[in-house]
Formats: sequence, structure tokens, C-alpha cells
Amino acid sequence: MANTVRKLLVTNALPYANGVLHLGHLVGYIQADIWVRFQKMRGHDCTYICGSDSHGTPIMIQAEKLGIPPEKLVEQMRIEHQKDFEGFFVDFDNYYTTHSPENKELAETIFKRHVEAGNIHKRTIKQLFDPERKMFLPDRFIKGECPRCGAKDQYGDSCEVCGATYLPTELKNPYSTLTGAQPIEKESEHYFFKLQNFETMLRDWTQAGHLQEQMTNKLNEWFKDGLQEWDISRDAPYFGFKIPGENDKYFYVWLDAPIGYMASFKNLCEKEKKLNFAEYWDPNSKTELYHFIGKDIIYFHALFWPAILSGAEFRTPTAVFANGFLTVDGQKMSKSRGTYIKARTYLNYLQPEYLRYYYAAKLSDRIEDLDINFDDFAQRVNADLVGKFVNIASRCASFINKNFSGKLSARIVDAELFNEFINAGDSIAEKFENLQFSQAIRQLMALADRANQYIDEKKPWSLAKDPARTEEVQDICTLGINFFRTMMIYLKPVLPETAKKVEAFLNISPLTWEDKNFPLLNHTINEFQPLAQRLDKKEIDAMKTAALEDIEKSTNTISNHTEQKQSEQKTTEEKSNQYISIDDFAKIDLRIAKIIHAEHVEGAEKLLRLELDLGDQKRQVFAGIKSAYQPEQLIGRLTVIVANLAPRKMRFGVSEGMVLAAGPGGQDLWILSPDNGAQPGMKVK
Ligand code: B3M
Ligand code: ZN
Repeated sequence: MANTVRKLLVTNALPYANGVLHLGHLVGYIQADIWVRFQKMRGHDCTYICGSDSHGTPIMIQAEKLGIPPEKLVEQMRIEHQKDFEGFFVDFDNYYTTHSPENKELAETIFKRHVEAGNIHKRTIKQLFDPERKMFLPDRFIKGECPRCGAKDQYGDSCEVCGATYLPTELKNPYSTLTGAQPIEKESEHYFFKLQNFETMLRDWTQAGHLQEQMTNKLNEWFKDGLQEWDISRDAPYFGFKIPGENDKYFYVWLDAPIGYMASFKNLCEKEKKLNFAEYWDPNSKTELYHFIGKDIIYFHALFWPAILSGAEFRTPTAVFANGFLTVDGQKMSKSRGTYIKARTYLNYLQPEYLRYYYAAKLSDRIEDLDINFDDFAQRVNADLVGKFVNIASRCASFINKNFSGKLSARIVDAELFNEFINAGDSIAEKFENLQFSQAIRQLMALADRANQYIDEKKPWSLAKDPARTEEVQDICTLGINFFRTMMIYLKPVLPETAKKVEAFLNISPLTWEDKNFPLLNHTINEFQPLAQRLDKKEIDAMKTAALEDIEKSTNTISNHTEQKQSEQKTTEEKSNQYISIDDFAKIDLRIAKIIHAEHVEGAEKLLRLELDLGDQKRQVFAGIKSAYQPEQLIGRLTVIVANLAPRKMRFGVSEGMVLAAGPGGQDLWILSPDNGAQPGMKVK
């Protein structure tokens, strides 16, 4: 391996502190974590940082809704995100927050340097203002009719029906999603960052091999359209950092978010004295800086960020890697399709390393969407990990444990074959280095086939019956164990927890990449312990059911509009906001319904299936009320349902409406309506 020790700083996008992580987020975090673990195993000095993206209007609004200070909300989310990351073995060296003193200081320094260099200027602009709430409205908090096609209830920046993009001021009959009030246009002075000042620098930088090819192409389109100046300020009320010298103006969240990378690292430098901030961030730094991001935030990382850094006398990134979005069973991940899976829900049912392996087996260096198909998932885990990889160890270990008291023989009997395993290490390493994980996995599985084939040919189980051939059995199984160990080295970045178990089983210190050159001989290993279990389809089904129940729960409550990061994947009906207007309310058709049948749903923890009589029609509805009611109690009673909710396809069937429930949940849920004179089908409001 290379003797020079590289110093790398690696970051992942900082997750917004207003919603939980889902399997789509994890693609990029698992990708970066594998890469970092690989670098560390190669002996490089690699530091991996992340943190919460804690500022902005959505966080402020959500905290208000919950009746807690935003500081408390972001702190709670930070803890929750960290638990999820730990659950998937995503092992940051520091997880911090953008709402920190380090970040405030750095943001102010960077701002000041740009002001002095003439890259920031002020000008007055007109924006939409909610006169009731007394605040300027971000585009996403304004809805109205599309100026092009007239579709109703479109957001302030783009139309989901015809795809038009426009300014919020162009919407017809606009209204604030916070209060329903008609916004007024109001003037305010804003700070603008002159991205155009960096055109030459950016043109050079984007062509200099720091970016994936598809990203460079995208950027060329943006250059063609001309670089626009960027509004980096927001008016109070806002949750963020005040702009120095201003009373009621704040830095826009996207200004201080990437600076959060520096702040998280700075915070780590304070804790770990061997790290030196300036060494990593000075313009002529010899260290390497890598940002792993989702494809939706390329603009910020490949244009603004290098410009911000270079103009403020800091180094620019070595590379920015973008990953695609996740689809689930071929569908966009969305609540209405029932394909939305929270990180925590997965962890409650399935092994984290199975997802790491699956993502690795599918990830490439290109910006491509990745599909998790659960049949394929089970098949790969069972065939590759259990059937091929772990199988090698279990086939050989029993002989070594039983017949030789755990002692490996002193030689490699087939050096030529073993050299194939050693030599594969260089090309596998190259694939990991270049983020061609799927190719690395393919090569690894070919090695596993080779190892199993060797054992099949040698048949140690039949040789073991012949006392004269004891030594041969020990040699064959020793080679088998060494095949397995070498493969474990290559798989360790993907399966860190399995690697720990294997290190304990083999009775060795933590494996490094270099160890591939030194087989394990004349050494006593421990008793073999099962390393991976076959994945049963039932476990996947249970996880999917729980995911659907999460969706049920979250659509029973009014959800936050930025809950899902992959906002491009959202469909219109999912984009619910905090408030609805009186017109929206009028659209809801609430009706009395008679429960004519109720039953448990097999495989569902929280659902009951109800058959309802609405007077002129019958409906089937799945309701998450099992904790509060027995089916028998319900039959013959009256309840209130939302009768015009679009039918939803669920795992167990189609749900044609929603039963209204009151109460905190668990046993305390009430759905029944008094029987005094109400008739099925009656309108409720
Ligand atoms: N919070 C959006 C995202 O999670 C944003 C990233 C900030 S990275 C500095 O993709
Ligand atoms: Zn339109």
C-alpha cells in the first residue's frame, strides 16, 4: 500500500433538525461511512464529521407548533439522528450543530471578509408578507393558482401540475399557508452575494476534476444561464444568526449550513489537540476535503460553497460526491404510496449491516437513483452474506475447533490460489477508493465462490474420517479460514460489526488492509459463533407493516411540510402544511357512519378493519385503533369519517376514508359518536 499517510476531512450533508431520517437519507451516509472506514483501514488520517442543520423558518415554525423553543427542538432531533446513525454504524468523529458559537464566529468572519472584498451588497426588494403573522413568507409557505395553467394550491416557486417555475409574486390569488391570509407585497433591504464575481474561478474549478462528470454537465448548464446573485439574508422573525450590525436581519440558513462543516471540525479540534484547524482550512492546505451530498443540493455545494470559501481565504473542496435518490420496490419513496420507511422502523426489525451490504452492492460512482427491492434484498443477503461468505468460516471452523483444539496449521498449502486472494486486494481497494462499491462487491463474491469451490473439491468432511489424513484436513481448513479472513478484511468497511465478531472468533487484533499480506498461521482461534442469520421474508413483511402503520399515524396528525428531505419526491397530497384555510376545511366531507363489521387484521399491530355503512354506500376503512377497542365493542355503533379522502392502497387492502379519533393515543382514543338520532350518511358540519 501507499506509504504516504494522507490527511482527509470527510463530511456528509447536515440533516435538517426538523424531521426524522428515512432510508433515502441513509444512502449517502452509508456510502460515506464505508469510504471513511476504508480510508482508515488503509492507515490514512481520516476525520469524518457531520451535525445538525439547525436554522431556518421551517424549524422555527415547527418549534412554535410544538410549543417549545427552537433550541430545544433541534437538540431533540440531534439526539434522535445520532441514535439512528449509531444504529447503522455510521461512525462520525464529531456530530455537532450549526447553532453553535463556533459556527456563529466563522459565519461572521466569512461574511466580513466578503463584505470587505466587495462581494456582498445590499439592495431593497419586494417580497410577500403575511399581514396576520407579521412575517415575510418563504416561497414554500405561499400557495395560489399557477400563473401558467391555473392549477389551484400550487407552491410559490413551481407548479406541480404543469411544471412551470415562477416567482411567488406571480401566483394568482395567493394565500399564506400559515394563516390563510392574502399576502401583501412589502419592501425590505437584503444582502446579496455576488456569485458572478467568481465566474472565472468557478469555471476553472468545476473543470478541474473535483466533480463527477454528470455534475460538471449540470454546472455548465447553470453557467450558460448566467450566474445570479444570491440573497443571503432573512428578516425577523427567523431562527438563525443575526447579521452583524443589524437588528432584525439574519443569515439565510443556507449561508451558515455548509460553514457548519468547518464549525463541526473546529469543535473537534478543541477536543482533539492533534488536529489543527488551520492545517485543514488554509488556502494552501495539503490536506484533502471531501463532501458527500444528495443530488438535490449540488448547486449549493458545487457553486456557492467553493465561491464562499475561496473569497474568504479558505481552501476549496478536493471533491464533491453526489448520490441519487432512493426508490422502494421501484416506486418513489412517498407516504401515499406506502413506500416511506423511517430509519428507526428498519432498525426495529432488520439488521443494519444487511442494508449497508445491499447499498454497497448497488452503489456506483455515478449520480444514479438506487432501488431497494425487498425480494432482491433478501435474496442477496441470504445468497451472498450467509450462503457464500459466512459459510466458508462455518464449514472450516468446526474441524479446526474440534479436531485441532482451535489450532491453525503452519502453512498455506495452495500458495498460488491464496495469492489470488491477496492480489485481489489492490483492485478491490481501487474500487473502494473510486466509489465503485458495486464492482468491489462483485469481485468479492467471485472470490467467495472460488473459496467455496476449493472446499467442495477438497471435501475435508470425508478426509476427516481417515486418521492418516488428519494433517491434510488441518491444512485445507486453515486455508479456508484464511480465505475467509482475507475477505473479511475487504468487507470490513461495509460490515464493521461482523468484522468485530470475526476478530473475536479469530482471536486477533482489529484487521487493517495491510493484514491481507500476512496469513494467519500457527495460531489458535476461538470457538465459532454464528455470524449472520438468514433473513426471513416474515421479518421484512413485519417491517413493511410497521412502516405503513407509521404512515397511518403521521397522516392521522397534521404533518410538517418539510418532514421528508427528498422534497422533489413528494406528491401534492403529501405536502400538508400547518394550517388549512376555511376553504380547505369546507372541502372535507365529514359523515356519520355505522360500523357494520369490525375485525383484526392479520399481521398488523395497530390496525382494525372496519366495514362502514354510509346510508347510500358501504366502505372499508383501516383504522389504527386496535390499542383502544376490541372489534366486538364497535359493531353496530356510529362513528365519524372523512368520506372524501382519496382511497389509499394499503398492504391489507384499500382504505376508503378515515375514521376520526380523539385522544392522546394508546388506550385513550375515542372514535364513537353518540347514537342520539344520528343516521348513517348524515353530514357532520
Ligand atoms: N440540511 C439538506 C439536506 O439534508 C440540508 C443539507 C445541508 S448541508 C450543509 O439535504
Ligand atoms: Zn401550472
